Amino acid sequence: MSGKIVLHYLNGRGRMESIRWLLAAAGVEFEEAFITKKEQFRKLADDGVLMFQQVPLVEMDGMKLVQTKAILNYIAGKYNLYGKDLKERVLIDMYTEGIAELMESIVLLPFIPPDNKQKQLDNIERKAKDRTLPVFEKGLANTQFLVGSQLSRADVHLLEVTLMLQEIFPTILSTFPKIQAFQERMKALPTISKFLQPGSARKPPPDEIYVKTVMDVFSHLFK
Ligand SMILES: N[C@@H](CCC(=O)N[C@@H](CS)C(=O)NCC(=O)O)C(=O)O
Repeated sequence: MSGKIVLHYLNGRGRMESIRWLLAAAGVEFEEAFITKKEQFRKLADDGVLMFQQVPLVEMDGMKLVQTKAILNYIAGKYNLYGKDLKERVLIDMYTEGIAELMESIVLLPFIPPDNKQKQLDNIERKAKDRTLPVFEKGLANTQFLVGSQLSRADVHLLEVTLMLQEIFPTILSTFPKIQAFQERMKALPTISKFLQPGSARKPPPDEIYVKTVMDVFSHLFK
């Protein structure tokens, strides 16, 4: 059996981007098979490869993994990004879920009708500033990493979401100095520095082409 890891998703961020980030932070190589047409998605579903007829799909260790959270949990466990004991793990999970909530609202933004968009942007900014970011500013008050003494998935997810926030609200971190310092430390880690270089598997913010491809591949959801 080949030890190759293959990610099946569209050529954009969506639900796969955190998986790309986590593998990259762990220093693990992977390949990508991009779904560009509805027929490709239908074929995967019809072949019975997708347990719930949904992607992300990750081929890894002889398994066909689906469900984003399950995939992230597996990668974090396998590559030692999930704390040293159950107490660290539950704290990592709490941070991760808080980040995931914010991330989900950002990922859905391109699909919000234009007349609702500004309201949604305001909601995201307010929630990030008042609720989510203060948690991490406090969590990083005296420590290098969010949980324990080593890198965990919570750190990787926090870097990803704060970079996403800055793409939309460039000055959002101005009142969060600990998070800014954290970002710089994280960006200096060799695996992450490599992922941030042009030409890596990191995907750009969604553009019109990506949105159109999503609407086409998953047209059954937009009826
Ligand atoms: N709970 C699933 C949701 C996956 C999901 O909704 N995937 C979308 C693409 S991002 C999909 O494949 N939708 C097709 C469908 O539901 O028919 C996960 O987190 O992986």
